[in-house]
Amino acid sequence: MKLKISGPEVPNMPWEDRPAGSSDVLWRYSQNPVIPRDLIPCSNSIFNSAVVPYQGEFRGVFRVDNKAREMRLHAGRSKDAVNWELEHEPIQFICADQEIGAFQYGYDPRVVFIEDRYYVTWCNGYFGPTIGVAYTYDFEKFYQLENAFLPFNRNGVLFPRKIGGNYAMFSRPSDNGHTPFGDIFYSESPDMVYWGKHRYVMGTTEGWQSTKIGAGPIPIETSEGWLLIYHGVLTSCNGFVYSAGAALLDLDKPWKVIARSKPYLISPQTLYECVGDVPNVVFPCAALVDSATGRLALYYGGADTVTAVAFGYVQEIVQFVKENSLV
Ligand code: BMA
Repeated sequence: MKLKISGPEVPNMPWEDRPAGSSDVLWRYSQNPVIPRDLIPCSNSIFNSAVVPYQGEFRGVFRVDNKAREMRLHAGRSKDAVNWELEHEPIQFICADQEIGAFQYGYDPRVVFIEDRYYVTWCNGYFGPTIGVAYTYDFEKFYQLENAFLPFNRNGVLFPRKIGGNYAMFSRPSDNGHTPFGDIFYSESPDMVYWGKHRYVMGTTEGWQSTKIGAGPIPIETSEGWLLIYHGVLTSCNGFVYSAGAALLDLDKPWKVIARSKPYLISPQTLYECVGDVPNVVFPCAALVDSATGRLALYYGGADTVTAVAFGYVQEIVQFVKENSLV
């Protein structure tokens, strides 16, 4: 039966066919990295960033670590999702409560369209890392809401629609440092302010996902379940190695894992993934998907330094996860 993919058609998204002779489920864009570390004057590095289709063009929220090594979020625009223009100044969130709006640091944003607006979640500094939440209609004004959780938490990733009448989010409870553990949890909220109904989704296993895991791009709704691309970390003699794989989750109860890939889909192998401020990191935060063709463009940070793209087909990733499942 043909896989049905929910979501918009995005015929103008970036695309390159699988290279001749390759059998990889994901293949890298030949012009990677798409965003160099020095795209704007203040940037030390631009990585782990989120992009979405917007009125026939593309918009995004980008992690910019500046030359003072402060972690900031910048808005960006593009006609083709390859050539990006980033604001030179960070986003100034509009927040009704200065207790919450006093920005300490922000990193690893995700962006999703729900109902009538774009929501942004990110790792937000509030006496330690937690999940910041904001919304925008135009990528010019951003309105910040309450933090979703208590510290310490990272990798807050919203679902693109309500589940059982509530907004839904993945997160990854952590510690205040370079957390050596981490499982993915699911929570719901009636109003984007109060979060509860917490459920355990999945934890570490073996190999590339043996130290910690965290949700990546916004989950993709298919007729076989939610396709979640997530990162996994292995601890080597030389430190953490960040790869990415995928899981298929129940549509109505997304904390139920249907299948989960034993091999990774992508791991740090190219120069821009292996060499940079933090070597050996592939960290996906967004995916553009054309629901008509199943084409997927995965946006990921390389070595905590640059932003890169890999291509694949949603239907092939789903098949790969089912055929190579741990569960
Ligand atoms: C994680 C996050 C990511 C980063 C990764 C590798 O804890 O801070 O932003 O890409 O470490 O340094």
